[in-house]
Amino acid sequence: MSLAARPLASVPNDLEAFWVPFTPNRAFKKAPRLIVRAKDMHYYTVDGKAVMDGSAGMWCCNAGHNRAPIVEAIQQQAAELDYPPAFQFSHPKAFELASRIAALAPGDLDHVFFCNSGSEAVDTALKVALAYHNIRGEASRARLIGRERGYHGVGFGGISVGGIVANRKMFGTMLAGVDHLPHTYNREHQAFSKGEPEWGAHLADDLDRIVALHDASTIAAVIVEPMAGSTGVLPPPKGYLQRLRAICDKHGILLIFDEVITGFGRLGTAFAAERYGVIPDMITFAKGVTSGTVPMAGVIMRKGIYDAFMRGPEHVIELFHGYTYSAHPLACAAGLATLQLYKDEKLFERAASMAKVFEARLHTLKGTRHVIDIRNQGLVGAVELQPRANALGARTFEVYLKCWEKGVMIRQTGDIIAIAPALIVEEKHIDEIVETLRSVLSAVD
Ligand code: PXG
Repeated sequence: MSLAARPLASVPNDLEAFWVPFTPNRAFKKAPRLIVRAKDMHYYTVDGKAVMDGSAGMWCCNAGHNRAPIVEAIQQQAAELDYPPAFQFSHPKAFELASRIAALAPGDLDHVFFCNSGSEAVDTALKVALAYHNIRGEASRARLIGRERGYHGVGFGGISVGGIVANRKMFGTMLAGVDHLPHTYNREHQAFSKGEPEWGAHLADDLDRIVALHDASTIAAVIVEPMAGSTGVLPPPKGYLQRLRAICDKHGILLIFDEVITGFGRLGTAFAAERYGVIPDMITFAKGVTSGTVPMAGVIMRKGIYDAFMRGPEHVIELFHGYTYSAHPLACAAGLATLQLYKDEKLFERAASMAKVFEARLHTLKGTRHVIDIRNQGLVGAVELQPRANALGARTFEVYLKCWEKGVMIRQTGDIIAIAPALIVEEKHIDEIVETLRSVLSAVD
């Protein structure tokens, strides 16, 4: 029936039409978890139950939920300017936000390209890397290097350089000319490390092997998460990122840090690049830039990259790339208010000091039933569980559901539980998260 012929009231308001992303739809629709409201550290479900948010939404609501200054900025913006064209036009807040983000970024990373999701930011960074070499007369630099256990979103670029088999295997051959570094996790050498593990810096040297195989003249960029988030919180081994930077420099390869999770205070600094003392050529960001309130993402790049494009006739477009909603006014307003709130409440510094409490509490779970590793960095932690025989992820999914029933939301990936509270988290919240997890772990077989 055509839409015009069908009265709206006759459209069923049921759970069927919405294909829920990255979710087992049939199981979910039998027992949906529906959230209708949020404030600070808590969610409220459709039946009015409060649930502590132990994962800042999906690692994004760093300022806590529904913070008044951000809500008001979005409301005001919606009433003032809905949307100007993003190409050939702009609006003042886009420039203001770019300047504010550039000021937070390390070194000479001082130009910002706006996108709407981490996946778009990753594709943008990869495209800028290829185009950068191209305009400098090095078009043979067309290979991209990612890393096993890397998550860079779900675009074709991101899954190509990413290293998660389930996200790749159904989707054909992806981008050509991609190679992968080995991941940096080794339980035997690293289990129960606090912060960055001592072992593993040498794994960066694999980049030299890849260069020897393909030749540097064919390689455009290396992209890594400075701390892998989605695949289970893998802090970089001490010295690893420094070595990666040195090898990239030696061979003229651009280094991209995907900071979609680590950006905006998660590790106690504005960006992980600052935390680890390694300056990449580009940083991708998303999530925390608006504290999850309005979709926004982007790429911060070094001055030299931007400048390389600013040649030739001035009326010609320098980069054939962009999105209808690049620097959307609602997102810019939310971003400006969010950055102001981070500053006013010193939330990055707060994350750095709470990280010590978080680390100490989290590691008290060592020795609890099923726990085979605990990892942490800044306000991110992971508890890895022994998988059930022939049932990868089953035990951990049960733990995850039981925690939710007991009023604590955490994230689960395979047999790893990830915890990443908002930066406003207090000791009592950390205690509640850890103690709920402890009691559930003891109760689940
Ligand atoms: N890069 C990184 C490092 C990410 O963590 C993306 C890119 C993609 O962002 P978008 O906005 O396109 O989703 C991400 C996203 C989880 C989880 O539970 C992690 C992400 C998204 C959803 C769930 O680990 N990270």
